[in-house]
Amino acid sequence: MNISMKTLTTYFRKTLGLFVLFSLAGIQVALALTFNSAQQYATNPNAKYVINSDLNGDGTPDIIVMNDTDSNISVFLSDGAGAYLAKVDYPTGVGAFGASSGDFDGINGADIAVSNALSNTISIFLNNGDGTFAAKTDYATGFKALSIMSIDLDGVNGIDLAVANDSSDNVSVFLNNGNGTFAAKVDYPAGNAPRIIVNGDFDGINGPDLAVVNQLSDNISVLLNNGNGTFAAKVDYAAGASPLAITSGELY
Ligand SMILES: [Ca+2]
Ligand SMILES: [Ca+2]
Ligand SMILES: [Ca+2]
Ligand SMILES: [Ca+2]
Repeated sequence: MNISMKTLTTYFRKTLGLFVLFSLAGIQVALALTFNSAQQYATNPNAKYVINSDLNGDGTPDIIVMNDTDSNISVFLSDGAGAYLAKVDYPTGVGAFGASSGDFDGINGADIAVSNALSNTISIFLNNGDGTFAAKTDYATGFKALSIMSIDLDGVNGIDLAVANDSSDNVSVFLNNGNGTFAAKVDYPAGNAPRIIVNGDFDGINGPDLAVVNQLSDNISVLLNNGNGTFAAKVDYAAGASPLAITSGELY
């Protein structure tokens, strides 16, 4: 979600405690919820994208903001009482753009993977167990890594990663060694300027498959899993002009 903001605003539903994130310039997501309070938290000046994940294990989502021009992420931890602590920044590679969270090493709760569009890397932050993070470990991607997602692609060794490389027109897959370190990337060609990557078991066999939206070739590419975290050559499907976003789910 592009939130283009200088301040992060969270809204809480009275009973559910569900939160959503909005731009200060205007609500970009319409939900049929009523909100009874708003809290604002200072971000870095060029905060751009945001995800949530429970990082400190209290059952409440914490907030991770990507600051691409600052080349860092800001982590806002829940305080256990419905509010958030002041952010803690962690340096990333250059141009932190996308992020995904999952328990990559199988201990100490949810970890964070960040795609760095200008250093052509991903940065892995392993959780110390309390929502603070060890220094990053970087892995090389293709050119201009924009979007990153995490899911177990090979059925062993925990959660793996896949990245859409906008300028090298391909997808990089990183298989987990089982301890939160990752094997070197394996690249698969996509269309022209893949910007966003998603997963779904599109063929009903062999586990999660991958799909990317290609902005400059006006199509999407689907990569079917061979069942072991390697992927068959892409199959393209035409989209409208200059598609920018993609999502997956059961449509009927
Ligand atoms: Ca939390
Ligand atoms: Ca972990
Ligand atoms: Ca795996
Ligand atoms: Ca599949």
